[in-house]
Amino acid sequence: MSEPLVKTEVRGRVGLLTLNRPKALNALSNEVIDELAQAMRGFDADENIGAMVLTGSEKAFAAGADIGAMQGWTFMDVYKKDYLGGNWESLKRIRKPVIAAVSGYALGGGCELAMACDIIIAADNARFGQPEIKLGVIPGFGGTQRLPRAVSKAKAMDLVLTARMMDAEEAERAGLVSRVVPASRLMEEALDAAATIASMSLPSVIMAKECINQSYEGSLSDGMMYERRNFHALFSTEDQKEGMAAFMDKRKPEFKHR
Ligand code: CO8
Repeated sequence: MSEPLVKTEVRGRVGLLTLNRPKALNALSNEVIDELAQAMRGFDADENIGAMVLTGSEKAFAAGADIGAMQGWTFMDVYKKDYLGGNWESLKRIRKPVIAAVSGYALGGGCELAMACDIIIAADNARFGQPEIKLGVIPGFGGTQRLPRAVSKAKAMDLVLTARMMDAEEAERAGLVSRVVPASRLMEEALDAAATIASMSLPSVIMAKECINQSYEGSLSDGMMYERRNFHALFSTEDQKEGMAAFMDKRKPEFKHR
């Protein structure tokens, strides 16, 4: 049997996904994304999983979409098949939090895939960039949309138009990544963060993720109302009662819905 393009592993309540095309620096072919989407949907549906970590190899999280595969495509090929729709698009419907643990290159579609996750934790050797312009194209999976929201219009323009890479320190300063850690501690740190999230009450985790994502979509007043309604809804859960009782009793909460 051939090696999977995405390896999966369960660590406690965390689902670990590892892109597995190291020789091509994890270039993201449609086949890789199909396997990734399927694996993520599996973890999303699994009651024993509360959060996920997506990672690549030490040298590359992913060096972008598969240039060899794309090279000969015409407009009609990509338009008719809606390239970057389908399983690509479906990643944003994953409800449980996904942490991207990025070591090495996260370029083009690789940077966009990391941005499609909920948190990016970077190793100190990580390098982010949107070099598509050097190939005569532009980013196609959020590089012109998520990147400016994350790092400002000026820096997004700089990265997308010049194709330069930024290192982990600059990415953290710009707000793209939440933490930078020594490369040797990347997986431990990402898995710990995911385990912490997975220990919380799942309804509040999902609602918090949805509310933060909502802040990217609409107006502040709509977002405030969306947040308030979700906050209200959580008072219908046993876990709200348990979480607050545990605080008052000075003990750890035993959440029922995880
Ligand atoms: N596609 C296909 N193969 C790749 C890719 C890629 N994106 N990146 C690297 N490879 C392959 C190389 O061809 C090489 O294969 P081989 O050994 O058979 O010759 C192998 O991986 C190792 O690569 P290098 O020898 O080039 O390794 P270096 O250490 O010299 O360089 C770099 C590393 C700087 C990362 C270099 O490989 C590079 O510049 N790669 C391309 C980066 C790039 O341009 N990415 C953007 C791609 S376009 C894109 O992502 C469009 C986005 C649209 C949305 C997609 C949503 C996911």
